[in-house]
Amino acid sequence: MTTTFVETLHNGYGQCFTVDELLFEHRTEHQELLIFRNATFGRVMALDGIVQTTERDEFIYHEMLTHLPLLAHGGVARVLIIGGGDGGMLREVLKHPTVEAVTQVEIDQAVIDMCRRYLPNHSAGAFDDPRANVVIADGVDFVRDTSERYDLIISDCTDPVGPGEVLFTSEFYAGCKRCLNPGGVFVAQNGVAFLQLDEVLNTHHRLSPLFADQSFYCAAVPTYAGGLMTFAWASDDPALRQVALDALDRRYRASGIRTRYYNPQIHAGSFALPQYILDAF
Ligand code: AG3
Repeated sequence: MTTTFVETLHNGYGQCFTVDELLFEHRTEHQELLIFRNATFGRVMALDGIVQTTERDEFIYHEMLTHLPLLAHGGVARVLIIGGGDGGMLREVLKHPTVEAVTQVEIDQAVIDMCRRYLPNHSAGAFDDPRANVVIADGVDFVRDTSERYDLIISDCTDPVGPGEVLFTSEFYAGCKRCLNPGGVFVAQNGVAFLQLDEVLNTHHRLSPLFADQSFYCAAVPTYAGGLMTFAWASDDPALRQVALDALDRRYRASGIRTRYYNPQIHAGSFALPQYILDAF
């Protein structure tokens, strides 16, 4: 018998999927991990009842949190990924020839292991790349204590409920700032603006005191239901958010990267924010 998965993220509203094949269901040390196959979206991974990634639309999210900051910066050698246990972010970061080393800090080993098994196209071998180094730890502790420095930090976290909550605190953001090289960039998934506007405002108020330039950029990711997904952006160099289209075009072509969502026009346009967000700041 086919069962139905109903997402429990929003109050009184949720997307649902048929579970056409149950692949894995287990309470890990940290959270409830579910992986199933759906006829429309392919394999779907959920944590604590919230959809994290699907085979069909993951490229939009992962490309926007990697190629956009990497090409805006232009010379990223060292990257820190917080979360991202499915490996999709690592896969995209490692496509860049400038990248020399990536540290990924994931709290839950089981997410990495089960996604390698049941969502192999997400990491696509990235965990075996000699430039990749995985650390199983809490991201907040890592950015507070490490002596390493990075050109780009990507927070690929869950929503601010459960283990992901600490990754939206001032303490975490201050740790990230501490670990960035001069000219470095911090980006983070920041929820669906229309339904989670408080998250956008909280992040804005917590990041702004720490960085000279703070904003958001957007993309619609179908399985993050409710409209535009926001991505937080923070750096000390306002010019990085306004790189000219022809420069982005040159860097994009020089990188040799093939994308399915990202392109320089999308990049430039994605910083345009709906008025209801600007008015809320
Ligand atoms: N992490 C972000 C999931 C956010 C879903 N939230 C939502 N719909 N508001 C995804 C991990 C993919 N690597």
